[in-house]
Amino acid sequence: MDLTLSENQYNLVYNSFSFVIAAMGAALIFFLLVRNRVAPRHRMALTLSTLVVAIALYHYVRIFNSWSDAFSFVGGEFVQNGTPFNEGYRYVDWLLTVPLLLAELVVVLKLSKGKTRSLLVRLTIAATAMILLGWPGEVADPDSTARTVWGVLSTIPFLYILYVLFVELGRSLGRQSGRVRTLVDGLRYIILATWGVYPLAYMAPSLIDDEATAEVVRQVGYSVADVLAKPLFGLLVLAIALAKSREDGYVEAGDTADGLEAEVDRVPDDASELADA
Ligand code: RET
Repeated sequence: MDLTLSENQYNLVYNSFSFVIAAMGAALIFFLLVRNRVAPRHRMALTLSTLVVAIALYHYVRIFNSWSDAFSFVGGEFVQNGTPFNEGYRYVDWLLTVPLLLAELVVVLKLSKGKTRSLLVRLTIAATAMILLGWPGEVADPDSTARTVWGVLSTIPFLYILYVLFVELGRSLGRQSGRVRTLVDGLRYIILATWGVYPLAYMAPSLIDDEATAEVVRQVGYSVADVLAKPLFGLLVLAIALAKSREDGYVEAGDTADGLEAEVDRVPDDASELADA
């Protein structure tokens, strides 16, 4: 299929990929810089966020280059030149990052060892199945039955993941503080809202008749969803890790401003204790 895109359509996708590269790169630096603000026992979640955006940064550089290589500017339009655009980078990226994102959420909650392991194993298997089952449909013809069938099969593990996050994880949240529970709730709705964009983008070629428009919607849809699901999700996980660090009484070493504040807060208590005595 030889796709022809207008200059604006081509550039919209090109600039979306460029935007994602900038967002992933900035998130990578940010997560590394704030690492010490989080107590050591909550740093694993931050390590996972850092890996996710690093993996995505690499893949988006490859996706961006593959997009540039696949089209030639001819007669005022961008025409596919025979070099295939490699959709595979996206699926390989998800294969690595989706289990890591789910692990971020599980790890930051610090549930019991048994519960953590059971959640990690089941969520990783479901995430892997969801992506592997989606792939044959993604590369199938837009109007083929194969695209629908693989899409439906991939939706089964997707729904299972949502069930685990909303029903099962909900039961484990009782032991968390009010602030952490609010943040985790927010995180679950972010997952619902952003992960829901992926199947919609997948359906674009079946729903939109104009091939060029469908391709632009699919690529921009996946790109926007990736920024929300990776850096934004990472920021929320960071907020949970910070809230839990604060609850644990963690003060960053060498952070004189915060350290001093914590010391000053302690003085009146000590003084009244002295007075009581
Ligand atoms: C596919 C195929 C069609 C059916 C469904 C899909 C779901 C994909 C999802 C992907 C999430 C990716 C994330 C990446 C971030 O790093 C495979 C498009 C349900 C939910 C979160």
